[in-house]
Amino acid sequence: MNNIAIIGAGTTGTAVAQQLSLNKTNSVTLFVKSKKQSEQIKKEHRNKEYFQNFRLNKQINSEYNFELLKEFKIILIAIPSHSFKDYQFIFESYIDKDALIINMSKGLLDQGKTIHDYFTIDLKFKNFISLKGPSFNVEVIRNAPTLLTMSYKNRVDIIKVKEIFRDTVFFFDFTSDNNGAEYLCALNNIYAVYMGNIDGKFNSSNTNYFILTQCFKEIKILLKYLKCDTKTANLGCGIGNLCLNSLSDLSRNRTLGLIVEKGFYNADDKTNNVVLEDIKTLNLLHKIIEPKLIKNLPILDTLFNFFIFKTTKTLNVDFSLILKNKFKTVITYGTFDLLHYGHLEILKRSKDYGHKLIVGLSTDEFNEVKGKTCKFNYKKRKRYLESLDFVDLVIPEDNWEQKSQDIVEHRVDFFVMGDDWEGKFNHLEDFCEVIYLPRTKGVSTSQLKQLLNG
Ligand code: C2G
Repeated sequence: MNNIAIIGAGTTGTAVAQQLSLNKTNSVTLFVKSKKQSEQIKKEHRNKEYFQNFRLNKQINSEYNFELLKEFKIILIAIPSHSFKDYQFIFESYIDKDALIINMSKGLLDQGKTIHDYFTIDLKFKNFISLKGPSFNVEVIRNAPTLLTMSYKNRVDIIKVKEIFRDTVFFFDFTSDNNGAEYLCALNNIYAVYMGNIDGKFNSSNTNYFILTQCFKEIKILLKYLKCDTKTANLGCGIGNLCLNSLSDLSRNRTLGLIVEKGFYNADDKTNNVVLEDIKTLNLLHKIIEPKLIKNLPILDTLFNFFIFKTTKTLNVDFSLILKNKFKTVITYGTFDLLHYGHLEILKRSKDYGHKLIVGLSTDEFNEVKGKTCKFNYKKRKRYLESLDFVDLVIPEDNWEQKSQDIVEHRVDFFVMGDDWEGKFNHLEDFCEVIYLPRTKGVSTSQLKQLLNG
């Protein structure tokens, strides 16, 4: 029998409890702070504050004595992330560190911390799974088939969670990019506000999907910037949740955008949790994202200007600006054998000139032309470079003459090389800016080769 404790009996906790109770190998207990609510669930099998006329399965139990959590090895978190501070004592005092934590709460914590980092790093829980996706609780409790992205730390936990959720309406896709899944939830919420504003302004499917495409593009750029996997955006917690939040009438974030468009938005309303959550997300993002990048994300920039800086009276829409690709592309070339910190320096500093870094990597054949013998062949050197998160693309360098064609083909804005090449590539100034950066002293591939050759 799976003894499952669900902390929080709001719409999420209640809907998930109902689903989990369909699986006969589960024993489900809803932990709530209110004795009255607990009695109502246990005795009347109802949770009237959230599902007025819905009768819950009789098997669902309820407790308001949180010390009893010590008896549970499976803990599902279903409380708003802004109330985590009120529960920290409970998390730390009554839950075994080996318990499996299944998180269904959303949102970023103070300083942009993710819920994953909070439980696994701060509170040192060993087994943590997050479930996020396009899911309205009112539809879950009515048995609508629902997709959630299961982001996991340890693969073994997947098996247990799939067993618990058997015979329910939940289906899963998977990622180990825990922070990516968490950031996506927060990003989807704020872009959904902009989508509500667009729908209120234009009431057009064409325009909705035009702007939704741009929202998705900006979200993927932000994911990469936040050192997450952009492929996570293709999962339920990404595109699925973005579309649900942006286009469904049930979405509170979309509704906030509509309110802004109708002129009913009140910045001082401290009772609206969606406003508080979304403004907190925008404030956190503003702290962790460079202004240069924000200026190149027109929709995010518009959200900041309205909600944070209050420099505009509404959420402006400039279609040409939204599509304008102000992203700069940088290219550099080299052999990059025995990758060392001199190489990392030039690559990192090259990337700082733009948003996309392309590396022209000398092939083995071209190295013969250059009179260089390498320790590692092209395939290995390419793998090293591609493992660097600030390298976006590696292309083969077969000859000296290809640079101008590469620059045109990849719409390069900056060509960057170490200053041992000073002046050698000035002819490329006809195509893009040419920049020579100081070589890093004290390290070179030839020195490393001598060391290796003893
Ligand atoms: N570099 C650096 N500091 C070091 C070593 C290298 O800044 N201590 C830079 C070089 O100036 C070059 C890049 O790292 O910009 C790659 O260096 P190599 O792998 O030695 O490549 P190289 O032989 O310079 O080939 O068409 C251009 C050539 O392919 C460049």
